[in-house]
Amino acid sequence: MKKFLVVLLTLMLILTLSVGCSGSGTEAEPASGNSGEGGDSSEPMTLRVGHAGFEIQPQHLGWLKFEEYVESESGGAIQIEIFPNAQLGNDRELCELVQLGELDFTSISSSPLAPFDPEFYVLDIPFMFSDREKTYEILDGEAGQLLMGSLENAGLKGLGYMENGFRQLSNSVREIRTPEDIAGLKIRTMNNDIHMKFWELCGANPTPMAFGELYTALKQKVVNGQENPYTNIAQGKLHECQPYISETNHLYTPFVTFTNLDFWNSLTEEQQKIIQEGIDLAVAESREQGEKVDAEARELIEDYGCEISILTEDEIQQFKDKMSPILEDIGAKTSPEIMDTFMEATNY
Ligand code: TK8
Repeated sequence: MKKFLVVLLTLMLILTLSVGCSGSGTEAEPASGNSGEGGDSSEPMTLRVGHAGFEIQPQHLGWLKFEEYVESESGGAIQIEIFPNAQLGNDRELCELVQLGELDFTSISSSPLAPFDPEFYVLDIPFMFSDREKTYEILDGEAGQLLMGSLENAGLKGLGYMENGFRQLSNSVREIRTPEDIAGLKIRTMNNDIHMKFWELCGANPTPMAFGELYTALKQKVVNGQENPYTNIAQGKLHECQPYISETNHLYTPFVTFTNLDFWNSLTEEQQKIIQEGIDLAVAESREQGEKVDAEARELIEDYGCEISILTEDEIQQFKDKMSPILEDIGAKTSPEIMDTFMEATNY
């Protein structure tokens, strides 16, 4: 009996130790807010941010502002660590990590977020946005906030829309001015079936892929076209193998910034306030830098020798004429309330 007890106690000890080890030994520290350590106020809470963009991208500049503000405003009680360049994963993986509570914050393009929360497909209506200021107004206003609130259905708490930029089409084969010019091109899209369908309707052969794989895929000619804001094209050096750029401005896909809903609810009101204020500053910074960084990127691409084609209204209309099937699809994926609010706000 004694022997049995000794074995049992030893087993229990081993079990306790191994659970303890796996908790603290994972290379990705669990989200501190979720780890139940909030009670000890002397221990700073370290919160991690992961994104798949570059360090000179407007969203990263925004996150730096967030870090500075939150750390100083909390008197050092909240520490922020930022992991850019997809170090923790691509857009889809980052979203999954936040859903699981293993990462505290991320900002991903609205399009790869749509498969997690289909209401976000509303932002995938091509040519819905044209003017930056007006776009910010809509996103920060009723329409954008209604959309943001829907993230709770995916276990997420939306915090703000950082700048990514208006998207342009680039390719290595020929100048593109109309959908006919696109026929047969292999175009990389974000992980979003509406995007795939749109390019398919234009006669292309779309392939979804993470941004981190895009440069190599273009170099190895797995795909010969893609679409992204100038900033991402330049920072990703995509222009080096994409001599033709069409200034389509077909989409504005903001970097949606969010955290885990349970984690958010576990924070004190004071902590929530500091974080939301930090995010508001980050959004403002990313937008302030956005236009400038975008213009600089455009110049760099042009100086490199790429041909930038400005499309006429008639040419843009030819793209719009292809769109009715995807409008129907988006209508089926989103709620009438969100669709109508956006349609009204954008005068679409
Ligand atoms: C980076 C990506 C990227 C996006 C894309 O996180 O994948 O084309 O525009 O900026 O989200």
